[in-house]
Amino acid sequence: MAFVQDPLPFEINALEPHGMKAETFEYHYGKHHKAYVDNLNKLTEGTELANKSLEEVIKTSFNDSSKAGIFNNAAQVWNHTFFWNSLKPAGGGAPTGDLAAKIDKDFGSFDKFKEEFSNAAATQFGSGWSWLIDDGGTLKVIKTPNAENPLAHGKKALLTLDVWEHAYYIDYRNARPAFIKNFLDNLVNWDFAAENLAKA
Ligand code: MN3
Repeated sequence: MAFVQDPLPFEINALEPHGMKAETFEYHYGKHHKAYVDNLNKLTEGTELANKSLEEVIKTSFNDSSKAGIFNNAAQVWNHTFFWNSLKPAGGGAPTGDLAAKIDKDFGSFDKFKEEFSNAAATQFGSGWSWLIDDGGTLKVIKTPNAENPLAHGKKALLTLDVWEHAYYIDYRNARPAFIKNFLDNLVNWDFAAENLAKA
């Protein structure tokens, strides 16, 4: 069974009024993300990994140098689907309920969380990701290089921002901090993060 690319959870032009053009998704979803899916299928075709779940492929190929290409493509398939779900039209603002309470407890305040998340996203040198994770009951911000993700480390991801240059070059050129600020102000899908927190 081949790995498939999940549909975008919004129309391709839905984020245009909120700082991300349809053209960004034509490339980022239509070309970059699709290529990871196609490469993963080529690399796993006819092997035992072709019948495993995407999550299992990521976990079994992480830190196995003979499967580096499989890990990179599998993790990038997962990371991008997770990223699309971390966005929504007219998102942003502040979380509510249990998630808001946990952010206050573990970061001191929502503003401190935003500062830590922005800092992680801005200081990831080169390509990578910034994440909000649940690390055994404590919320933390981490950054990962290239395709690496919390799942590979056995941690639960709540939210992510792609800080590869291809994620923001069409909308923001080289201005990564403006892309990060727009994500937090106008795009974060806190409902998705809260659903992830509630999962066992
Ligand atoms: Mn990307």
